Amino acid sequence: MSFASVLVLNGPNLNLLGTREPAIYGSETLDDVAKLCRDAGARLDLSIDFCQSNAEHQLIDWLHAARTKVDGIVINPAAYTHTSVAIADALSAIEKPVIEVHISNVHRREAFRHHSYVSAVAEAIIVGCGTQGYVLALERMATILKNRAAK
Ligand code: CA2
Repeated sequence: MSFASVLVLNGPNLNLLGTREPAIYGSETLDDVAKLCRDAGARLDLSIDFCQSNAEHQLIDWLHAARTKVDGIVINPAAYTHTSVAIADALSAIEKPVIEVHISNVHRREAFRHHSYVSAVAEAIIVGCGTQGYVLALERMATILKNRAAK
């Protein structure tokens, strides 16, 4: 039994990871990222629920279900980062710590990637660390949840 559970949520097109654009996103697949997260979860005593969808409503439904099921959320909203007030509202409504992850350094890319609706509701943001960003996010989440439990 883990001390806490974390939902790792991935947005549109991240199912294509490892198949195209290796210069931006690297060569690992989303299955590789899921394994990285599960290994980090085992080391950090976190239970990990790892999901991806191309549909905004599916991501929002999973976030609503997470309200009563998980202690924290790590999210790479992909392109919805830059467009979705609805995902930002859902994250805000569930009142759990959120860490936003981007594999690439969005600030070194096109201007439309520089704004995130999610950042305003995130405790922390990790960009440009490749898929290691997910592991860093889980490490930080474990610290946040341990600190909360100690209060
Ligand atoms: O850097 C990130 O993690 C992003 O969230 C990835 C999104 C992009 O829209 C954000 O601006 C930054 C894109 C995910 C699509 O990933 C692909 C990977 C390989 C091939 C095609 C798409």
